[in-house]
Amino acid sequence: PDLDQLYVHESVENVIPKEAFVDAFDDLSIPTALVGDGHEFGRTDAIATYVPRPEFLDAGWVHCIRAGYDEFDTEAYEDAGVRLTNSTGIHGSTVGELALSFMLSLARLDHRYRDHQNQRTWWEPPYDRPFTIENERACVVGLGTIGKAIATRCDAMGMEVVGVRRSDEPVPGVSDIFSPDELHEAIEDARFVVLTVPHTPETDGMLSDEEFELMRDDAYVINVARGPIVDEDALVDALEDDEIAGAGLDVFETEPLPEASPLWDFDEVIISPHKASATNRYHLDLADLVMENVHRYQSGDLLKNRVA
Ligand code: NDP
Ligand code: 7N6
Repeated sequence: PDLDQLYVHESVENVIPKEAFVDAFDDLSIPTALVGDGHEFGRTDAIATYVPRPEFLDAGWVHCIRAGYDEFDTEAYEDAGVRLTNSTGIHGSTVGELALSFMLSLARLDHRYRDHQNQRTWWEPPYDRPFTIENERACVVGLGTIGKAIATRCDAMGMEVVGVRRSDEPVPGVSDIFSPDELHEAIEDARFVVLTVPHTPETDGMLSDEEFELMRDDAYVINVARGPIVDEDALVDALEDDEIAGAGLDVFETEPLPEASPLWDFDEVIISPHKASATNRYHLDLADLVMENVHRYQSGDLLKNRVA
């Protein structure tokens, strides 16, 4: 099929410098141009975008620069016969490292030392508070690109790693795989419960009152997936009632996290502003993926990461 033009929708600037992204396509066989809202597209156009727009349904192919494409109506793309691809596959190291750094900090207390450094105080933690992540159990919920990368890293740190996914395909470094309906069994012994599933009707509110109650009281929740996978009010209650020990959170029900959120106030909650995937070369990783798919599109091959 023909592809005459690659458009970069200006919404990409939510996460990457848009001009640098366009420049990354310099060697592409078709021209690349920035586009705003309201443009009329045709079937020989491809669009790389952060947000969905109704007019994209007139294009030939739309690429979502996020791995999570939960804001796109996949049925509408299927009905319109427009290919939709996402950006899974490029976030293993970036999101994997942030998840690991959350775990290391929550165990080794970097976050508490920095809090006290800000006050110029020589704070010493209670003797029984620090621990090593080595020999601790992590339960990784969702074993795709990110979940696998986290599992490998946890395994390398000497942790015991179990996981949850729908298929039972084994994953390197993961000793036991549970199905979604065995979630409770999977998380009840874990020191770290790490969320790396997409946000879908099945994963919405996956961790709520019941789950926090059955989790260990010295357990930590790491959420690098999507905010609504955790019932945030239930999380706040669980933290207040010491049902769990803390959390490392990159994603929230409402983003930016509102100033009034109680989550800001917990010593044992680390908050990052949905930047788990951020690096200085994120736009290049995305461009490599889009360029590979332009070549596939032009050769009539199956597109990588096709989700509709
Ligand atoms: P993948 O599609 O590679 O992995 C998703 C995994 O979740 C698969 O292993 C799938 O396995 C599993 N899964 C799906 N549904 C369920 C379920 N109901 N219960 C248990 N497991 C399930 O995606 P990525 O690893 O690339 O990304 C995962 C999510 O992380 C994205 O959807 C996105 O929302 C979020 N994300 C966040 C970022 C950030 O900046 N914080 C950056 C990138 C992604 P199986 O099919 O076997 O069930
Ligand atoms: C860009 C975040 C995803 O789903 O949410 C992330 O890929 C994108 C910094």
